[in-house]
Amino acid sequence: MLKAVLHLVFIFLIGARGYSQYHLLGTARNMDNGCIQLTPDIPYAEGIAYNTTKLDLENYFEIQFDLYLGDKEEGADGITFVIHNDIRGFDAFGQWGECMGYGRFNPYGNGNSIDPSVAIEFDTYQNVFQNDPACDHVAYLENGVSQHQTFWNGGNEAYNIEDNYRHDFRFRWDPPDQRITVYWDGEIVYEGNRDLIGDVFDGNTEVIWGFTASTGRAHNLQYFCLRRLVDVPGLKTNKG
Ligand SMILES: [Ca+2]
Ligand SMILES: [Ca+2]
Repeated sequence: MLKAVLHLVFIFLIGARGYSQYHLLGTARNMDNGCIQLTPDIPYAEGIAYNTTKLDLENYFEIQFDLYLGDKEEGADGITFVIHNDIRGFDAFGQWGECMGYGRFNPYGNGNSIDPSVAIEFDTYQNVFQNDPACDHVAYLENGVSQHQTFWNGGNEAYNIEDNYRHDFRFRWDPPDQRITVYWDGEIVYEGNRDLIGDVFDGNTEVIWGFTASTGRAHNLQYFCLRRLVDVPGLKTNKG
């Protein structure tokens, strides 16, 4: 019994800290389930949540969250995980709709976007201008450009992540090898070597990190949760 009570207190403390840990923009809100909503299930919404503690790229880190992308297979637009050093700091944002609160509509122009930055997008809506495939997909992005040449869909042309489940996301940065590794539902979906400090962040080692999301004409509820609060074995038991 005591153990159960202590466990509840622990969850409450972590949950309370989790709430105060994020700087929320747009439609981002704390949810009753301890998660953080990025967008409600309405058109033309944009929400961003930045953790108030910066990351130091000179150190190894691994970040693990559950992401929920909605329950309508034809919804939109998706979530990005972002690390950035934009001059606007904790108030940095990109465009709505296909840009997911991160990027800019025109990859060749200087429109508003989060820059300099690195992001992983979990894209649930096809936008031909951004070179999206017809299916949902994961892609690596840089410096506020939403357009991408490669993507991951698990080799499934009907891949769908708006399935009313929480998905396990993990991002790892390994400084000695300058290596980024991204896991999605336990599988490696992106691996790459990049001198983030030297080539992306102009020698700066401290970066802001968080999640961005938006909707357009199509929409879905989209949110994220600290993984250790969920801690349910078996991914498909995490129905959200
Ligand atoms: Ca979909
Ligand atoms: Ca898209």
